[in-house]
Amino acid sequence: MSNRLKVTPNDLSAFWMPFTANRQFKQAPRMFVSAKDMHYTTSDGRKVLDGTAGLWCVNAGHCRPKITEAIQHQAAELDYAPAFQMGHPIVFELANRLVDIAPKGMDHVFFTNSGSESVDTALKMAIAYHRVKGEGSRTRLIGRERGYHGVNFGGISVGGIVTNRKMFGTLLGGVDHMPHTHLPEKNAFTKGVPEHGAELANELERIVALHDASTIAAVIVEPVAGSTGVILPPKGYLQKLREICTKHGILLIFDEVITGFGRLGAPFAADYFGVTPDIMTTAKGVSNGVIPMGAVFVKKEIHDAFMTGPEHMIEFFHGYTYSGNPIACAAALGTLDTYKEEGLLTRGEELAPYWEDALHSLKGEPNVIDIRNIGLIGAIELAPIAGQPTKRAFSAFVKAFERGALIRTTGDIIALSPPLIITKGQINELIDHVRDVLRSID
Ligand code: PXG
Ligand code: PLP
Repeated sequence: MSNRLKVTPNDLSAFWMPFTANRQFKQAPRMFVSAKDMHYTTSDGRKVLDGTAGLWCVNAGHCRPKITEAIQHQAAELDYAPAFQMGHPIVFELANRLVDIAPKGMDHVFFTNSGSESVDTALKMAIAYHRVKGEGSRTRLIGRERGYHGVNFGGISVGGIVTNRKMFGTLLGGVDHMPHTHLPEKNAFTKGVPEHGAELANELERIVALHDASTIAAVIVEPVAGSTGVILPPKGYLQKLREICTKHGILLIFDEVITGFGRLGAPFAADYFGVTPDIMTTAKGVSNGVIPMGAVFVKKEIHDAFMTGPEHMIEFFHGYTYSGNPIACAAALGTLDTYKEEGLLTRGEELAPYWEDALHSLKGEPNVIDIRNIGLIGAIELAPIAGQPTKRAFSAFVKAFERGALIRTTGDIIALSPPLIITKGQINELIDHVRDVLRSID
């Protein structure tokens, strides 16, 4: 490793950091300089256990050889090919490989560079699909309170996280929101999917009755809401949404940016819950977070509806300079090879019971008011300090980092989502860190 990487830059001001308390960070920077498998190394030479797979993306662990080699080879062979009106072989290979592991019926893939772009792509596809079918009045989009669908204008419009919306004007028009499904008074400390709340899906019927189905293009939900602090779908809830959408000709979009690629112990949440959407947005795990990439999966009927008109005409006026970038495709192929060789897309299923028991052993620790889990996702909700929301969880985050574990917090919730290669010993280690931290903070 070069010396340059080991030192802390002495001027941190030029870089405006995303979703970061910039002033706090720059007073006491936390820097990673290298990573391998389950661990990072900090700029002061400490090992830190990755309890969050980066930002829910490094599902195969860090610096995996197949991925590194694939990127190195591709960078020297074909660095870039224009994404519009030109192709290159591995983008087609990757699309086929992805369709092979996708839920049955999701036969086509559109490439993007992030979850936010996948979401905005899916929303545009949904509106355009109805229009090409002669139902141009279907333009409304329905999201959900507390939903996270990235940070672009479409995504924050259907999203339901107030801090991500309130600064940014009027957003998209014609959007409505279903209620979230977080019911702590009934479901606190449930292991896995909660019993209560499936009836909240019926709120979609109320929204349809208000606007009329003929004005609604799509409903978008995270099958398991991640970013907002891990909110699980009550038993039967997603099935109900599916039924209501089908009944009214509304497209159902699952935002699987976090749940895709093995996080729940099945390749996708659609497989886990046995509910197939019409469009599925993904990113993160598709390329193990190593090179930016996103992929939107669509059903054949949707894709085929666009394939009309003169053959020399562009069918869908949408795409990014870097859609299907060759190096991103190589990273994704190396990622899929790694997932396959190590059985990672289903490994979470074997580990989930152990993970669940380890997490729920934190019940009774100071300030813990709820624990939620599914697949290899966990959330520990803390009582906020009176008058100082988010402070307790943030202290836990900083303390954990100092002790040697990377955790993630949102509000006063600790979210855990380790790489899918984690061992039982490392699960114990992670949970022990969290336990010690909870006992040591105010
Ligand atoms: N949809 C969902 C469901 C997501 O979770 C996005 C879209 C946007 O993806 P991009 O690649 O544009 O960031 C996400 C991203 C966290 C955290 O700690 C979650 C995300 C990103 C960063 C942090 O909860 N989710
Ligand atoms: N802005 C300008 C001026 C551009 O020319 C382009 C693409 O050509 C974009 C934005 C969009 O960039 P991207 O395709 O990387 O999303």
